[in-house]
Amino acid sequence: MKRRDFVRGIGGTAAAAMLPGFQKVMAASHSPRPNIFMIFTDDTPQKDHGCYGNSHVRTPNIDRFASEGMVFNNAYTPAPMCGPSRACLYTGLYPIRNGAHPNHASVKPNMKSMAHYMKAVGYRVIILGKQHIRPAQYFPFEEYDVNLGFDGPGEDIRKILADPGDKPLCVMMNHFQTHWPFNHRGGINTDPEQVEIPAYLVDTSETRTMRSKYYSEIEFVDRAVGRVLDLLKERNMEENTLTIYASDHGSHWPHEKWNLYDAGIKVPFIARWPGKIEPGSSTDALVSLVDIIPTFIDVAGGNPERVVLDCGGEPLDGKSFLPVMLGKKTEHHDAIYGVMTFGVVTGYPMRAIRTRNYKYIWNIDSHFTYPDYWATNLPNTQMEWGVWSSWLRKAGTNPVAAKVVQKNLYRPPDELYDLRTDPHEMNNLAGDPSKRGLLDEMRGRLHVWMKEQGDAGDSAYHMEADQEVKHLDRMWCRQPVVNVKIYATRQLAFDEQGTVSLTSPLWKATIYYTTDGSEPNRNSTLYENPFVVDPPVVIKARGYDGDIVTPVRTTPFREIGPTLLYKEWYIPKNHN
Ligand SMILES: [Ca+2]
Repeated sequence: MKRRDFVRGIGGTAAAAMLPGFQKVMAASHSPRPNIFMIFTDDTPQKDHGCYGNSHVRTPNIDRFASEGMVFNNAYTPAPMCGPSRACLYTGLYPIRNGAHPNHASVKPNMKSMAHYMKAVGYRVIILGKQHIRPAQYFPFEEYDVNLGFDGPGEDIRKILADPGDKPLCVMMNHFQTHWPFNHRGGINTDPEQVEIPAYLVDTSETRTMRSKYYSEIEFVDRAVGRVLDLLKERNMEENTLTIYASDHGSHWPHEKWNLYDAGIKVPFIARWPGKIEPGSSTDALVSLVDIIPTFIDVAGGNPERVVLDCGGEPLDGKSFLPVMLGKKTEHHDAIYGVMTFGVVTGYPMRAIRTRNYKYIWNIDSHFTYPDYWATNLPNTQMEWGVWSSWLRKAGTNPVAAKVVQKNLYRPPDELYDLRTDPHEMNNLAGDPSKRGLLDEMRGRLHVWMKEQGDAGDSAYHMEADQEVKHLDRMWCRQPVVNVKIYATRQLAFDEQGTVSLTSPLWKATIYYTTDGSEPNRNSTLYENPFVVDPPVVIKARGYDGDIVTPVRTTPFREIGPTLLYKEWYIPKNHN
């Protein structure tokens, strides 16, 4: 990059800071550019903090910090998994564009990141603790304390702050908690009777015991955050510093991490900047972790678009919310987006759009049972399975518990929620005729955004189409056909009728079906919405997408079964 272009890109003050001999002068001036210090925890959802209204969990240090800065009530991660969330944070791009959309994946070649951009505006860019980004060459941070102490700031940051050098600092302080397993609690033992059980969990003694360990973990990380804040105070790093507390996504519970419900994607975000941000303030503006890069560049005095262009980066998906922090604006985005793809560990592909009031989720692989980690009885999931088993036992006699289990495992293609009245997203409005217009609008906006992102919305099956051995097929018994799901019309009662839903892994495949035993073709009944049938009946369906035609799916439906008052007539393919 030519220096002239660079100077134009980052503006006079910032560019002057790069000139030889200027930095020491600037450091001694009355208005040096601020340090940026972001404390980032792992798997800590917004709702589980005292300052966000949870009266059961104890977070006195974070609550005190909140009283000194601005609390963001509507901050979101684009992806509910460690690696993808962080890739969005550091690149300023949503998951499909930066490439790291499956967990533990690499970003696309030649991606530019926070380290490039903040160095370009004259900062020393440091990462401590958890990284979970790859490959390392595209994230050229100064790396320290990669095994960051669980209970405090660690020795490396003490040394850095004792002798920070001439440049302003941009520091990511990434804690490893409150990530599963909940076993770093520092001797804190929360009473199982004193925890909150949200509506999407089943209240059993096993849940409460696990929940109490999780709450202890939150209190433990709160103490660690308190020690970091104490260190900043000791080092006189409060005044001219934008200090942020945030987390990457929801916790390791059903309906949270690996999900696009708010419990999975709504994150804490608190910003303190004495003299700039009003203490004790809050905002409802919709912001996303993809906004962090442009916001940081803006805080540093750079022009985000020019800096990104001059560094050779892709145009950012986010935009600076500095005006919100400074109290000059109350709105930011009118919608944010969530992406969950297939991949390592668990979960299946989903996309979501979230406006101020509503959420629409598209379950791309809804024709498969949701592969929840907790419901998987494997050698490495026995702690989760112990809790889940208690849910299944309770579901046998308790309709509320049965509904929670069923909702988690069997998801319709469309989910629509009104977050004002239903913050836990338990009451799906997608089938409500009065919400049809809203559903179409939200779905339309999501599809437009996906096209802009270059997101084909592939099912997990498609993503593996070129692989000789379809690992996920083997694990979850996936099939590239039209899939038929039948459930009791009244879902929590024995019923003589069933509601049939037809889906296909082929994006936008058109499905035709028959119920009279004849072979389906393009002249058969077009599938548009779930429909009701009386057993016994044979449903035959076939999907069409351009030249692609699926095999005929034949599903005999004889009765509604007693298992959780629900029966899925999906017959797994034999892979042996
Ligand atoms: Ca995480």
